Amino acid sequence: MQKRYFLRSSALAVTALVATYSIAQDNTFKIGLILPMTGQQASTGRQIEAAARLYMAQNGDTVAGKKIQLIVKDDTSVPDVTKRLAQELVVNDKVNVLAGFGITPSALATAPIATQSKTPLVVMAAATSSITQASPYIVRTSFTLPQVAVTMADWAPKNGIKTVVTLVSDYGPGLDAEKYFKERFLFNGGQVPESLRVPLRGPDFAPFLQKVRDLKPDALFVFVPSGAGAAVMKQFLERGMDKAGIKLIGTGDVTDDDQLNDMGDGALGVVTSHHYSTDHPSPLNTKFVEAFTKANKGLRPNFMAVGGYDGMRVIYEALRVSKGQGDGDALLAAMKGQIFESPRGPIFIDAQTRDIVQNVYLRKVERKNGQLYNVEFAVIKDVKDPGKAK
Ligand code: VNL
Repeated sequence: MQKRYFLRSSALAVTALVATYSIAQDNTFKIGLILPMTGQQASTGRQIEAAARLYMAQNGDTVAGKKIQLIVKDDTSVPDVTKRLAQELVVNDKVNVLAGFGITPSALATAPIATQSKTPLVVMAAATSSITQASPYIVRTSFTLPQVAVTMADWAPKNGIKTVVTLVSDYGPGLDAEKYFKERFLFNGGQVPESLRVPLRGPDFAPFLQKVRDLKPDALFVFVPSGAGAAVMKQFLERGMDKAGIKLIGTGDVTDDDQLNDMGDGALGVVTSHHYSTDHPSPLNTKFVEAFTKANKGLRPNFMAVGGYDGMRVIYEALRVSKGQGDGDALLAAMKGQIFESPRGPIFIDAQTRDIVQNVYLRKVERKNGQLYNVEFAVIKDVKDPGKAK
């Protein structure tokens, strides 16, 4: 038993050596981009793939003498599928980097593969604080829920909101949003009479909203993943929650730019905290939005797109700085500490945590030139993930 195990592991070591050798010989640099292209999170996959392709179109497909190849795989946001696809990409395709990851369970399921194969894994979407601690090879270009939730918990009590019911999707990012919002809001003197959790898959918000109506707090704080916001908004308005004097607040996932324009006037005035708005007023963002919209039949880039775009920047720059080495450790070292201007504003990959440090904005839904936007009205600069402090 012992011996057979040993033989098998030395065979694996030989395979690994051969793999390293063939990478060194090969002039391509492969990025395995695993995304939900179908199913409930399909909009996240569509946004990130489009952003990655835009980045390549704008920056060329050759870096430090290597030809970049993007291999896109659809994990349908089922974690077992994500993991299997990652394994195949590492073993068969010999990718240099894994990237994408639409939801937290997909990122967590794949973390051990990054560690074992020493492959950098760039999280472009998933946003539970603990993800970067699941492997030393994980780097994140999206955001964390604690980062944006505490910002809302500081703003709300200064703006007449004293009681809040929280409503979150019942998994990693939702639990982070609930915990960090609530802790900070209570610390600031607010009250949270009830915390509600809805299932991630096929949620029915109706019974939860009814409960909120009965409790009649000053506001309802919501986190649902990208793509689910329109359903929440529709039911919130249908139940006349706004007319009953209950405000809707949340992280910017709920007023997602991918869906916001179709939510109608009922969304006007909703205040959220987030790291990116299509409306962010910077020359770089204006250029980004124009190019993205043009390349994608009028589709607006949302916060997922910007996570994908910046993730590609991190990978390109790491390859350039490490002088074309496909080696995982060299790439990882060159990813840590990157600092640059993103369409969302200045960002920094903290070398210690491998997580993103960025501005968090307070935004209000307004109509501009006939379209609905999250219009930024305040900024908290250089916010680290509060989840790492503990
Ligand atoms: C997650 C977080 C997914 C925030 C999201 O949309 C989101 C996650 C798909 O960590 O699973 O908006």
